[in-house]
Order: sequence, then C-alpha cells, then structure tokens
Amino acid sequence: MKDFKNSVVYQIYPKSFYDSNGDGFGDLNGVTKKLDYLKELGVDYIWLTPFYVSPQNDNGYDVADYRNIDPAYGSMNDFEELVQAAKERNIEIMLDMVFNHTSSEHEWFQKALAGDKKYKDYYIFKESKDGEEPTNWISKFGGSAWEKIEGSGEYYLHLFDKTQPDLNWENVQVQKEIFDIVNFWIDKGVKGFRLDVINLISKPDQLENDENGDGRRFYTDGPRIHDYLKKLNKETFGKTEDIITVGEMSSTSIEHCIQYSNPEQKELSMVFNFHHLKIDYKDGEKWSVMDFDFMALKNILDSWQKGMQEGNGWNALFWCNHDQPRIVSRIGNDQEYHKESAKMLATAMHLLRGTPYIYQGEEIGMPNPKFDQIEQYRDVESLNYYEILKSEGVSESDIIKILQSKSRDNSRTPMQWDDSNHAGFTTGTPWIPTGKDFIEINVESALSDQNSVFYHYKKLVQLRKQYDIIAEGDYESLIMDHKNIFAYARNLGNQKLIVINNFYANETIFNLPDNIDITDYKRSILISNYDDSSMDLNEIHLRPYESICYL
Ligand code: TEU
Repeated sequence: MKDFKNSVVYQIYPKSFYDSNGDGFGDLNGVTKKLDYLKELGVDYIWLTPFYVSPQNDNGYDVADYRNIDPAYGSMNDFEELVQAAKERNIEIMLDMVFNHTSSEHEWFQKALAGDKKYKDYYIFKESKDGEEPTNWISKFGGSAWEKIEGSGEYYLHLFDKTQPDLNWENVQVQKEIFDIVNFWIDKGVKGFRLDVINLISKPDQLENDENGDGRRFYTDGPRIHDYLKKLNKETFGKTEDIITVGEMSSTSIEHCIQYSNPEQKELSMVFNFHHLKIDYKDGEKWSVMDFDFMALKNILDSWQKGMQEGNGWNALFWCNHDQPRIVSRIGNDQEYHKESAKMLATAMHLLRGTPYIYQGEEIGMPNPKFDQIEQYRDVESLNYYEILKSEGVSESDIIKILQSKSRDNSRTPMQWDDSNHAGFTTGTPWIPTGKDFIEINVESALSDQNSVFYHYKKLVQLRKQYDIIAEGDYESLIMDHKNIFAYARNLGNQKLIVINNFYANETIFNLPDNIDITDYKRSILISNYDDSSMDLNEIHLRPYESICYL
C-alpha cells in the first residue's frame, strides 16, 4: 500500500495529453501508451481530469453521466485497461469527481426542467424576487450565478457556467446518488479521488444578497460542509485504508483545511488551496496583469506550512494545474533562465511539507503559449471574460495581454512530445493550438539531456522515497525578510534539511541565520540546479535562480 505522504501525483488533462486515434483530441488509450514515460518519472498516482460523458462546455467539468465514458475519450474497456496497465507499473489512478454541480444535460436536470418534483429537489431552484435574480451572487465564470427558466418566474443556481447547475446536497437522495457513484468507481480499482470545488457544496438555508461581495462568503466552507465530507468518507472511500483523497478548496481558510485533512476528522487525506497563486492579481482582480508579489508568496506559503503543521493537516503542494498559467512563465523566467528557474521552482515546492503534484508538461518546463488572437482561445471562462472586459471598454490588445497572462488555456495546449508536427500530440488537427516553442521544449529532447528539467523532477521524486525527512520532517522558516530568497528548513530527529532558492535573475547572498547551528551534522548537497554549488552554508553567493538543498 502506498503512503500518500511520500507519494507524488501526476495530473493528466487527457484532452491535451496524447491523441491515439488522430481526431485531434487526447484520449484514454493515449494515456496508456505513455505510461512508461510516467514510470520513468517515478510518480505514484495519475490524477485524470474528467472524461465522463459531457457536452464539454467546461471540458468535462460539466458531467452528463458519471458512470460512462465520453466516446471522445474512449470506452470503459479502455479505462479498465488503463487501470490495469498502470498497476503493472506500480501507478494508481486518481479520478476527478465533480459533485458541486452536474451538466445541464444530465438526466436529473432534464427531468427537473420537465417539472419532475423529485429531481427539482436535486438542484437549487428559487422564485424570482420582484422580477430580479433571487440574490446578487456572481458566477465564478462571470455574470449572475442565477439562470432564469424560460417562461417561468424561477431561476436555478450555478456557481460556474450556466450549463453547470449546482446540486442540492441538503437532499439525502442526492447524497446517496453521489455515494453510489464513488463506490462504482472504487469497484473498478480506482485508488484516489480529487474532489472538485468540494468546499462549495454546502449552501446556507436562507440565500441572501451579499452587500459587499460576490456571495462566496455564504457558501465557501459552508454550514454543513464537514458533516457532508464525514458522511462521504464513511459511505465510500473511508471503508478501505488504501484510497487517497484530495479536496479542491476554493477561497478557503487554514482552519477549515486543518479540519478537512486532519486524519482524526475522517474527512480527506489532503487539500489544495490557491492563496499562493493569487499573488499576481492587481487589487485582488484575476483579470489583470501584474508582476508576482514575492513577499506575499513567501508569507502565504510560510503561514500555510506552519498552520497546517500545527493542526496536523496535510497540504497538496503544487504550482500548476489545468486552471493555472504555467509557472515557469508566471514566476520563473521562460527565456534566458528557462531551465534554472523551472528547476528552482520544482525544488522550492517539492521539499515543503505536503504531497507534490506535477501537472503534465511542468516536468519539461512547458511555458505559456502566448496566444495573440482570441480565436486561439477555447476556455469558457476566458471567452466570457473577453466579452465582459470588452463591454467595460478595455482595448482588444489589453484584453489579449490579460489572457496571455491569466487564461486557463495557458496550461491546456497539447503536451509537447517531440519536434514533429503538433509536437507529436496528434496526427490530426489539435483541438487547441500547440505552443510555439515545442521544437526546443519537448519530452524527447528532455529525455536525451541528463541536465534537463525532467531529470531534476525525477530526482526530486526519488529523494522523497530515499529520505524520510522530506515527507515527515517539520517545517521551519528561514530569513523571511530576504527580498530575493525563499529558504526554509525541515527537521526530523537530529537531521536538518536546508532549502535555499533564489527567485530572481540577479545574484544575491544567503547568510545562515545565527540561531542555526550546523556544526554537528554531516553536510551534503541533495539537489541543486547548478553543478558546482557552494558548500559554505555560512555565506553563499547565489547565481540566477540558483536553488540548493543541503542535508
Ligand atoms: O475549478 C474551480 C475553481 O474555482 C478555479 O480554479 C477556477 O478555474 C477559477 O475560479 C477560475 O478563475 C474547478 C476545476 O478545476 C475547473 O477546471 C472547473 O472549471 C471548475 O472547478 C468547475 O467545475
């Protein structure tokens, strides 16, 4: 049985991973074909984003049938073969479960719309208030969170797209349906679940206007959220010891995340939070362009590390996923110091306390594609905000700059396998254009270069297996006021790991704080992104993006 604390999870967005049949759309057989590559990287789990039957308005996060596979991705047989072939390589499958909402094409919602009372109570319908929406809540994808039913005074709630109506978790029948779905997939040999925006499922009894916000304070970590998760755990994955779970927590708090992931609470194994990625939002607004705020980043990572440790919670560690721009473009340097900065970011994240997640392409340092025409974008959120920003009078070229920096499509371009047409992703026409830099940045060239970003990630995965201190050590912050360096220590028994990362292209100096005594233990460099890093911990002259880990 795998221990989630020393495991590493690799996230696959199947639509963009590998197309096995030339239709331009990645598929499950494509994942199976690339398993040896993932075995080489050494990962323990593959998290697959949704491939269930879906109209694909939100690339599968709009599920129309939770028990069947969308033909575009393959068949149930393909899925079973994938699970088996992965197990043969000691890799387990983690599925993505979307239970805050369904697709509006789901049979339940269709029945609800047809007036079936039982199914209307599966969702959140409300009468209009004086011809207006029931509340002033805003959808995460822009516009009102309520959609009017044609020809009636009723609206339904959708925190995301209007084709993603929110489920009513108050209804025990809904809960039972969901537990059955989870058990259906457990029976297929799945060993992990990622639960989409799971901290939004509990809405208050009375839905009210939010006088100073978009409504999120009413439903984020809502009133019965912990009861629901305890119940879900008890009825499904909690029945066995060997299933890991990660909750995607939108706008959450450390206090709630401790409860979600402290083993005594019997809710989830670990949590994703996003506070450390909101460091380039001008005045808190995602749809803006801003350099990242390094001191804010450090303080957020530090407070989550300490807070979760004190409460015995567990973090999922990540820079990238299918909703985030590529980290090497966002915080690193995707030009002159591409390799150095990609490796530095990997080390800085993987050696924190928590379970690391690698998003497809991150391990070869894939950058943002810098699409410069709106026609190249596919994502519903980007397209909605394109219209919203336009209606606010923002110029076309400024909107494109914003999308180039923030669009979710930045991470959804085809995986770059080699330097052939469409980066070897498909023999057809890819559903979204390929990044321009695939000639240099691709898996084939990474595998043939011992100094590549790929081998740095591989080494980080291996180190986690070799040194217990990486999974189990306590976190300790170092030199928090330094303007260029993010450094920390990990402690286990009489061992001490020190991780020093220069987040900038200019040189800088690290001085060991006086309170740290390093005389009594043997020192060696576990990993670095330069091959001649200094051994003199008392004063290190760090080169651009230099990152060193000492034990
Ligand atoms: O994302 C939830 C979420 O709130 C974000 O990360 C979202 O992308 C962001 O708020 C947009 O600014 C999850 C999935 O990861 C995402 O792909 C889905 O679109 C969303 O839920 C709805 O299911």
